[in-house]
Amino acid sequence: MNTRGKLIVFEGVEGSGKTSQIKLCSSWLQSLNISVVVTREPGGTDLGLQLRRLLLEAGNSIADKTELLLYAADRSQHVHHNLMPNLAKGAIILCDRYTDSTIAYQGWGRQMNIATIEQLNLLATDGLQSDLTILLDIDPEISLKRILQKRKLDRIEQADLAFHHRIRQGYLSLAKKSPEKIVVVNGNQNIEQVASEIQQLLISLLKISLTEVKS
Ligand code: Z5A
Repeated sequence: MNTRGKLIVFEGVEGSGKTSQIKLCSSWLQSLNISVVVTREPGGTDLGLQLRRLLLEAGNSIADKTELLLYAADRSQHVHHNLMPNLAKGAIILCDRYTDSTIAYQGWGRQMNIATIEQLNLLATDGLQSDLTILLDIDPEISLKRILQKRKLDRIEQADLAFHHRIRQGYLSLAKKSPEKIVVVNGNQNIEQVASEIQQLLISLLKISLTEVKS
């Protein structure tokens, strides 16, 4: 019997609502007695937390290639010490960012070679792909305003707006190429509307019966 769990990834520009939706989705699944593992990149392991601090601290000067390799190092550790062992136990994993973030940010944003990034993603993941990627699509001008209402921008968020627009285009291009795997959800709706669309996607992916949802 195949007991492999499911890897569900949330992607989008900063402030698109990934963290909020992962929280809502996790509570909803738990209310249906489906236990979940919530994790993120960078920072889904002890080592990853240290890499996350280095990567995001405002003021750190990091060469583009160094940045790419640090994200790959974080991912390799995450895949081998968190994702693979949990999937082998049958876990439903909700993961904030994965390989498409590197294509969008380092590939489209920093304009590094996408074929090289794909090879690096393969090396880091040993080919582990998401079962479903939910792309919360939103204009970065709106999403960065959301963040600024709560806190200061981090090192990557401080980049110019053209950088963030390229990232959004990168994500949309990935979704166009793999519509069976990456589903675009309009992130510029209210939180409840976004959550409801995500629930419909998960009902279908996890084959949750409607009686479970109603009871
Ligand atoms: N990065 C990379 O370059 N390459 C890689 O390979 C990987 C990552 C893996 C990680 O940051 C950074 O690393 C990220 C990409 C880069 N760039 N930066 N900076 P992160 O993942 O920890 O953080 P983030 O995704 O960039 O931002 P965030 O603050 O966590 O945003 P979010 O999770 O998408 O949104 P949120 O926290 O749920 O919501 C933001 C605010 O908006 C908050 O006040 C909410 O209450 C509000 N919100 C949420 N939804 C709504 C709706 N629907 N309406 C109105 N307001 C809303």
